[in-house]
Amino acid sequence: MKRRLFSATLLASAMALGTAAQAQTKWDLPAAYPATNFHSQNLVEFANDVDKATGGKLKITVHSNAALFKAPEIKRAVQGGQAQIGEILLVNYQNEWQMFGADGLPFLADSYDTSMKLYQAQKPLLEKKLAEQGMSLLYAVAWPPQGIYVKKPIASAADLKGVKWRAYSPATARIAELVGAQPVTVQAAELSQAMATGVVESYMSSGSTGFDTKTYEHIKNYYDTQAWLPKNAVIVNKKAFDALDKPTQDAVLKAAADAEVRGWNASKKVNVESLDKLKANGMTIHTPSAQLKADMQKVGETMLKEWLDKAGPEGQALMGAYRK
Ligand code: PCA
Repeated sequence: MKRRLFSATLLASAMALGTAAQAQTKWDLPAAYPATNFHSQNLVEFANDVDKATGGKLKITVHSNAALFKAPEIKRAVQGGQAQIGEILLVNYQNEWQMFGADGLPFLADSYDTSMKLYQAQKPLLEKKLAEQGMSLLYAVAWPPQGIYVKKPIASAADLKGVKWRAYSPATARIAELVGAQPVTVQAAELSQAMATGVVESYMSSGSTGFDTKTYEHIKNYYDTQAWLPKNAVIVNKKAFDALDKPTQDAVLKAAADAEVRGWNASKKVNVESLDKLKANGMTIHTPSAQLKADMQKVGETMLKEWLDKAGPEGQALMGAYRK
């Protein structure tokens, strides 16, 4: 009797210990964009949802604005387990694997509908690649469509010759080369300073990042080319995920699915709102001229050809799935 009581007590304390250990599961989530950005706000909501659904068992701390790792370092940090989870800009990793850059090709998918379609075509490939690297894809959300910020008004791509151009990815650097601009790679966290010091006179991005970085203080023209919608993806280290108990894993997956839906809706809303805010802050939002449109389309065609050459059979498969 005594003995049974003893083992029951042991069991109870072991369970309590187990719960205590679980309660201490803490994850760091490095992210590259400011806390006020819709992606970052969505990450915080995701973390809160996980916290609530697990009764505080899994605490995820979002470190926005590249405070923990710089944008291009986040993927490796998650792969190596320095961070259990993180948000990456997929197109940043195009040189590693061309599929990561599919959503950075100008005019391949240039609306929310086609971007979602491209995402669905990319998804099985992304999942496979990340699994090979010891990670999983939790969700992905598109940035608003990309347009051209430039100091002096432009009528065609020729007007971009020699202009100092900020790139955030291999593809945005390639665009600069194709139009004869001077590319310099600067991530969003350093963009305001690069504009203030005159290192950057133009760049392509969303109204969202234009507003986040107070671009209107330095650049007055935005050409609404709606050229592509790059995606942020939230990825998790597989060992860290596997170490969670089943209910906690389910809570993470459910919160991720909700965050994906919420994120795409937020992106659409921010797309409209941020262009209004840029205008309110003195920026002119231009519809690109027919010539500029045609020039950029040509850049897109060249880049798609180059991409297909490098991407091989996987690229063909992705395009097949996308165009189905
Ligand atoms: N903002 C990010 C990536 C795409 C976007 O809209 C940036 O400019 O760095």
